Amino acid sequence: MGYKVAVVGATGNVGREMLNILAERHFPIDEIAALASRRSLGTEVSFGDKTLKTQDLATFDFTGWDIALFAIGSDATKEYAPKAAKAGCVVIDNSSLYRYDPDVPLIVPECNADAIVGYKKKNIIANPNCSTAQMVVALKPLHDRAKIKRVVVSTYQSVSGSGKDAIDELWDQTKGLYVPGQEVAPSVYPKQIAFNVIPHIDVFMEDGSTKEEWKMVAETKKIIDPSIKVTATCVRVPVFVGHSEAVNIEFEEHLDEEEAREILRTAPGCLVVDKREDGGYVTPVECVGDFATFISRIRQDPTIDNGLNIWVVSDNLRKGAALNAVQIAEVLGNKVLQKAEA
Ligand code: 11C
Repeated sequence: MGYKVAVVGATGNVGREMLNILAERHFPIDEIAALASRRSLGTEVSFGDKTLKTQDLATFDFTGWDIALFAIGSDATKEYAPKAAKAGCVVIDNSSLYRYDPDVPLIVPECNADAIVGYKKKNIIANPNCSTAQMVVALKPLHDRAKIKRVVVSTYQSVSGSGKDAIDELWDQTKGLYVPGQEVAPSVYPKQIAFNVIPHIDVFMEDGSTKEEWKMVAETKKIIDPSIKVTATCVRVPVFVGHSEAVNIEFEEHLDEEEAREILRTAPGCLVVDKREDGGYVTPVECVGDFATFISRIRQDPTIDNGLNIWVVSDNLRKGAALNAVQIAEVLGNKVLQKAEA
């Protein structure tokens, strides 16, 4: 016996990846529904070797469905997630709407799978922001060993984090720069993204940080430990898929780089590629389509007591979104619903 699973936002980048990953990981499914807004109705999407026709989210009845993976914007989530949850379907939500709600667990299975039981209050589980997800997978095992005091992170985030239009903008703008008269003006982004970097992701906050930076602070605290101080600078770079992060960590206790490397080598979800030679590290193009969070450039920071630097790269559409959501569904199936071996 398996589960009845709905993917909401099935025609988007993340929704399509959710369907791919459910099939790739053989999630035990009795029935699958691909839901979309009326605008995308009838669009076909792949699920393993099957093709699914999208159904109308607005009229879909979630009664009798076990799990809904939501990958739509916060406004639409606000309308439909409570409907699904009220109908008895557990919502795993990829938007930021419920992440900071104390009655909704924010889960990265490698870090805080046990917190999932908190879903019962609202029948909703939140999936973190992509830049947080990959960072906490690397931080948690190090925190367990030497207790992290403070993290300074700079991100290099791919355009797929902003959706399909942003991927098109990078592609068209790059081509346009070579053809006089076909230059493409910035539209998704406030400045040119082709051959450029933009130190601005999401809206500005009152203190001068951006919402993306604020999310990394708030979500790391909720997922790992509220005592960890985080300061972030989030930057968009002209990469299609794969977010990268330079992370500086200050611990309570000394942690030798060799021991850190060994801890990360065996930590769930982590894959260490760290040779001190040309190409002995991972770059975003190599992580596309992979499940792992890759860690390279592990080295002591000699400028502070108990400091370490690491480089963290992952597929933002997978660990940063769709994979993490499916992993949450697996934990939910195994620990709570127990209808099948998820
Ligand atoms: C980006 N991290 O790369 C964002 C995308 O809160 O789920 C995901 C936004 C979110 O632009």
